[in-house]
Amino acid sequence: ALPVDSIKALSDLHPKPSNVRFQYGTAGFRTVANVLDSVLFRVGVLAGLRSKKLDGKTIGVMVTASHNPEQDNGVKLVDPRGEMLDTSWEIHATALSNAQTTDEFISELEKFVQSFKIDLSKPARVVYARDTRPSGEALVASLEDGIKAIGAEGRNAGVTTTPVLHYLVRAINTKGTKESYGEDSEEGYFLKLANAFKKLVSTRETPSPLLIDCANGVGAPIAARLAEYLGGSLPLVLENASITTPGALNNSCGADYVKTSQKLPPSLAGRLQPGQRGCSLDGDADRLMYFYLDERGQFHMLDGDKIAALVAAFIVELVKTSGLDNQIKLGVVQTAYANGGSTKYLSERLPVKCVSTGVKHLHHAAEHYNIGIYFEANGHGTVLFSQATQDILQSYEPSTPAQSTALEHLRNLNQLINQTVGDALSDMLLVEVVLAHKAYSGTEWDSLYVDLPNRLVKVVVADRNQFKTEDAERRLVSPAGLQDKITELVRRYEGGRSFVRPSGTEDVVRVYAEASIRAQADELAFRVAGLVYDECGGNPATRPK
Ligand code: G16
Repeated sequence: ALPVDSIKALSDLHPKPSNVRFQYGTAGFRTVANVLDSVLFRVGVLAGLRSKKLDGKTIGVMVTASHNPEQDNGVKLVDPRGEMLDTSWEIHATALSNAQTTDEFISELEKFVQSFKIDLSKPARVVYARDTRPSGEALVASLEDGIKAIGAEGRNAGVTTTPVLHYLVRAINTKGTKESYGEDSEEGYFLKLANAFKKLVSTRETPSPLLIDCANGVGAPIAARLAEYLGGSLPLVLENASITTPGALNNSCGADYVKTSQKLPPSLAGRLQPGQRGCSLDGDADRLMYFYLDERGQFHMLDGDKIAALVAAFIVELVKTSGLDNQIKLGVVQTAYANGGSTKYLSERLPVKCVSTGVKHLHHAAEHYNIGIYFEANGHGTVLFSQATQDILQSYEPSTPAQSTALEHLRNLNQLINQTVGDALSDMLLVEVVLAHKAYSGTEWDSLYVDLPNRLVKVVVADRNQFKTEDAERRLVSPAGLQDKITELVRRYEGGRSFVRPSGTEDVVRVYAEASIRAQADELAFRVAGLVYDECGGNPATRPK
């Protein structure tokens, strides 16, 4: 039976605020940190139940609000193979988080245990970590109460990145099996990445220093440790590494700032030299944006789409050179935010699929290929090698030296690239490998294809849940009639494309637009935002200008 007494006693210490409704969204629960105490407690209980349901396999819990402002926080669950929580559990997570009283919470739990036939006598194990947010420590304590209440065994992985936590979950659950993913420690993670990287660049010249904008977040200490393992193989310069300065996290820096404002973070002015490669992480180091300044000092952004193009072309070439192109089929997964220029470039080389925003959607779609490459334009992504592909790479016998080299590179890429989730640091090493092999500068990489000018804006509305989409979020079905107005407007812009969707991580509606000319893309975005606002307006002070 449920340990009702222990749950009751501890749950009473973490009451749910009465005026808040929680939702397990794109990346778990995410909102202002000071209302999240009860959510963290209940997630602890839920993680324990998930582990019991999966026969004692270790479940991961990451406390982070990633790209959101510092005052926000959040929590996401990680399944045993290191992927996001099975989507069928999301609505139950939402229901449990919204039970108003302890008694209601317990009765929801009882219903849940019964309908999922959870054997409560099974063991339960949970590994958890947090980012550097000041609210994190107290929230972790609430989570620990939840883990204790359900009688699960907890392992605290401390302050680390989201991708390290995903790595740990997979490493713990595969330990001692033939699918062993690596040592289940942060050190195991660094060793795995650094060893693979060094092998991949062993015949190349040492690259010039790469500047990393750490968003003043957890990427800073983790990148610093990675640098030690990389030794001289990749010189790194860490910027925006102030993890204890109040208000600094993601503030005018980091991957989301770069992608949305399409500008160099002001703090990097004078730090990034023309021609030098720079990149930005986000608050939990699962997103990556590259950039450089040309000789005129002009900023150029290399986003997730550019990363996908660079990496896909490289892997396609390796598979072909290795002689495995009949056995290994590649594919790319993008979202509606993918720049039209990138979709065209990629479609000419391999199959491309469009899915809804959110790593979980991209990840699952990518699993359908032998090698599935997925990147969101915002810099979140990775490359998945199916088990069958890994087996082929292990057993294949190359017949020429060129085939043998390409095969070795593919094997090492499989070690270098995080197989569980998008990982800014692993992706950064991947990009550096390709640039080294191709002898590309930022300019050459950038010229693979030309981005269509685009603009992303946010609109604050009274209720973002009114917004419903279809066709991988490319069309609105609700509010009724709004899509027709958008379609009519888009028609007037050359190369115009625009869509509207509710954010799953912030309380806003997002509007994306692209067009052949910069001014037109901007205008289209703001006019569509105007339509959204007129239909469902929020606070007039936030009306898009
Ligand atoms: C999360 C998700 C991403 C998604 C992003 C924005 O990223 O993991 O897949 O693209 O939110 O989502 P939305 O537009 O729904 O707010 P992160 O880095 O914030 O965890």
